[in-house]
Amino acid sequence: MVDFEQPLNLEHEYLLDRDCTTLSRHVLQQLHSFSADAQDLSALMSRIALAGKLIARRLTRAGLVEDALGFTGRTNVQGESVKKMDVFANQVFISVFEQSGLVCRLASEEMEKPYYIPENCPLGRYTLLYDPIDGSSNVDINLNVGSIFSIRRQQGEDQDGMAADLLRHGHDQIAAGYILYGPSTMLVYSIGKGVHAFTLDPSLGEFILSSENIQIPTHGPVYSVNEGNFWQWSEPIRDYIRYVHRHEGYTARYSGALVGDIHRILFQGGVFLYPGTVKKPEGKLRLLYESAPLAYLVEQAGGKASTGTQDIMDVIPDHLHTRTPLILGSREDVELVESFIADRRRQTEEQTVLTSKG
Ligand code: AFP
Repeated sequence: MVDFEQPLNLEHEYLLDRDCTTLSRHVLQQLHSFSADAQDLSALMSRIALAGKLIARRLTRAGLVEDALGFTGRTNVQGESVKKMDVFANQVFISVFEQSGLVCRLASEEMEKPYYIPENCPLGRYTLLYDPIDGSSNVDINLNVGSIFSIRRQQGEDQDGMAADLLRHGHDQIAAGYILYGPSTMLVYSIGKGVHAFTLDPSLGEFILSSENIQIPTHGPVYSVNEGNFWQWSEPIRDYIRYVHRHEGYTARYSGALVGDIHRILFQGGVFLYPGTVKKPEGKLRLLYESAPLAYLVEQAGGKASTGTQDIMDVIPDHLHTRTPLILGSREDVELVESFIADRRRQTEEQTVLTSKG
């Protein structure tokens, strides 16, 4: 006769408790509350997790599915050729929030203007900002890609639909994170109470807590940058790369997908750089969909995120698709890059003064 009074042994108890720590439960635990706001944020994160599962399912079978890979022949608002997976993933994020009463507006790297879900407006006070497929150049060759997301509370009624209230600094974000589609699918997020990672357990179809309160090392051996752009960079950035080339203990890693490179740095330390170039001083990466969400996460993990001269979280965009140079990762490594920029700037100023004194 089974004795149900008999408690589970510790290991079984731990495994059961771990397997029950789903994302929606973890959000409520973090907020120590079952209030309406807490339930909303928990439900919102569950919908993002559902989007991740649907995209992961398509990616894992992409080579077997008609029309999953390749280009659409269209160009997006960024001037980039659009992949079929970009379109699929973008639509998935919209679909998971339909009939939710949570998100009234979705702003995506793939869409010129925000998308409104009428049945959720004006009740849904949250706006989701997202990059549906980060690293789409990796999709057709089966290398890691990601989705990046950020949540902001809508300010005002946005009557003209231009979403001007989104043109604010990164401190307005109430949650941010990414989904990494790699050997396993992982979701890493923060609601301002540390950074936590979940791994998708395909047998359960659930994201289960796998690392809690992740702290980024203050320094790491990795520098992650596309050195193919070396001659387009300003001198201080070249100086930094010459420095890491000449000093022991540094190693280059660059996956072509920001999410993959940041995930490595979050656990092993180091620095990711996508600097501006002489032609494009604003760089390539989009502030609202890439730089600000990852800056929120990295700062929550004790790291730093900078344009080189300003914290990414303080940058105010002048339009929805504003780009910024991005240097983020371990605090010491980001500060080292910033010091090269500050040194050059000081030298230039001293030179100008000397020249003017003649
Ligand atoms: P795609 O999504 O167009 O592949 O761009 C990916 C990305 O935004 C970011 O994930 C990478 O770090 C960076 O661009 C790669 O850019 P380069 O190909 O110029 O190095």
